[in-house]
Amino acid sequence: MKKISLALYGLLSAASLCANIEDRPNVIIIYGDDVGYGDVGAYGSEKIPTPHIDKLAARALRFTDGHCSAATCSPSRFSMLTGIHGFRADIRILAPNAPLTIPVDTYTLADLFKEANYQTAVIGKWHLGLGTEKQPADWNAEVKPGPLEIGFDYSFLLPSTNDRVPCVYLENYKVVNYDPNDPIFIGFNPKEVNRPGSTEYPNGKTNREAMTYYPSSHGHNHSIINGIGRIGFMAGGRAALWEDETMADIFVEKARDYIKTHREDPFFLFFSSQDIHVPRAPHPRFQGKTGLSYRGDAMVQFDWSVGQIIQALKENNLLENTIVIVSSDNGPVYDDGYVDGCSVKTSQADNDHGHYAAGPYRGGKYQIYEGGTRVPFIISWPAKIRPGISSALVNQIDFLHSFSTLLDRKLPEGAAIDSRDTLQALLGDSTTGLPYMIEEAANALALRQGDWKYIEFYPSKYRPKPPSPELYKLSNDSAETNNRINDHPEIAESMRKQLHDLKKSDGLRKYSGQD
Ligand code: NG6
Ligand code: CA
Repeated sequence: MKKISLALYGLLSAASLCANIEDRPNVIIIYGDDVGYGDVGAYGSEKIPTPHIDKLAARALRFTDGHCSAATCSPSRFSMLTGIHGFRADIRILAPNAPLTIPVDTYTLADLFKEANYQTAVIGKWHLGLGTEKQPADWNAEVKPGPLEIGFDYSFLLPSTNDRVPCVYLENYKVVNYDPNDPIFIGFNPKEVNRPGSTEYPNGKTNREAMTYYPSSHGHNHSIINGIGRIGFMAGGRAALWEDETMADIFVEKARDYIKTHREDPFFLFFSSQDIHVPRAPHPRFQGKTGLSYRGDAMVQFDWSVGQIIQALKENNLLENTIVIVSSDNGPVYDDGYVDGCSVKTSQADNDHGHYAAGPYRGGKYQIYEGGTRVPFIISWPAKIRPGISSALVNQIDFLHSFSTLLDRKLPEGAAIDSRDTLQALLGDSTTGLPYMIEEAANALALRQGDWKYIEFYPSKYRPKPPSPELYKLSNDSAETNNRINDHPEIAESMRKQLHDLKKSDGLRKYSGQD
């Protein structure tokens, strides 16, 4: 009798353990930087081999209308982590020493996982600011507030972007390999960083010959570090400087360690690659792999990183019950200021040696057209998600609400106001995505609804007189070639009104009755 009940108990507890584990899968968001829809084999790229992502995609759900919330980095990341649209807080691309843009009392994706007893970490590019307005980050002391104040238990960061100073890694609060005899100063003005005793770096305006890796222009010519011009000035920290060509290796090593160390806990890992943002400096083992420019080779490196993370999950027996999301923070850009072999000089041009980085879509990074936010969007969860392709309209801003449903947790009052529950679509249990969605770009907003997309442009310093609104019928013109605004003024007017209502509303959640 005792034996039987023990066996029964064993079975029951194994079953409840399984249920528990399935309730709390590990979650890894692998975030590419400026990776376009057409940069991935599974999305049609023929010139860049991405075997690891393709293999993952073949066993996952691959979205063809999946979006980041904005066509640039900081607002997309802000929205993914907070479930709030960037335009509400006027989030723009952040300067090198910008303060933390997410107020520490804002509820974040990391908070959600932490509340559900997950371990949480961010490894890689941050670009959400550090320090405060009043007390800017002091790189010679504890750098905070930052990720640890908004829900992450561990962070290993490229603090801003790889084309911005400071060119050092930050582990939790500390600069890695910090040398107190070579204090670090960061600023937009060379005078701010001109401190006696700290290493001086050549100035890109006056010492162009120091750009030995490759030359750069427009703004990427302040401090030259590792032979590459950067945005912003830096002094000091020579021993702490990162090596550009080993950055992917370092992040992968940290992620592999993290996965191994936390194999017993449920964990949420935000793996935020610097690839394929400029300055592209892939490891020499990837250079020349594509016959395109360094842009293509950096994409091969990104694919390798994805493969390494999958490998680490397999080694630790975690692949089955880990949700792996592979996506990007905005659409593609080609040259963007560095002479790195790209055949085109602006984000307006649409191919690099015959490679179409935005796939069939118009525009790319910075722009309001589909190429700006429609990005690779793959979700793998072997234990639950059946492989397939979904055309449901989905957006990263909705992760927060959707994961709260998955984890059976209620969002706090007033949190994640623009995040809607799209869990069924994200798991492939429904083919219905969002009924409407806002897309953001610098000085433009668009509303997607059904067949249509309405775009509104706003004045800026560079374009005081913005273009008139545009209207596209995406269902038969997904490349946005034919502006139909004059044919359908009534549709444009109703969408204009709805966009304005949404902007003024208390968030898309409340507006759509999901509060
Ligand atoms: C722009 C930079 C660009 C890139 C971008 C941010 C210039 C001329 N251009 O201002 O190189 O750094 O900011 O990219 O400075 S993002 O992916 O992080 O949004
Ligand atoms: Ca980016």
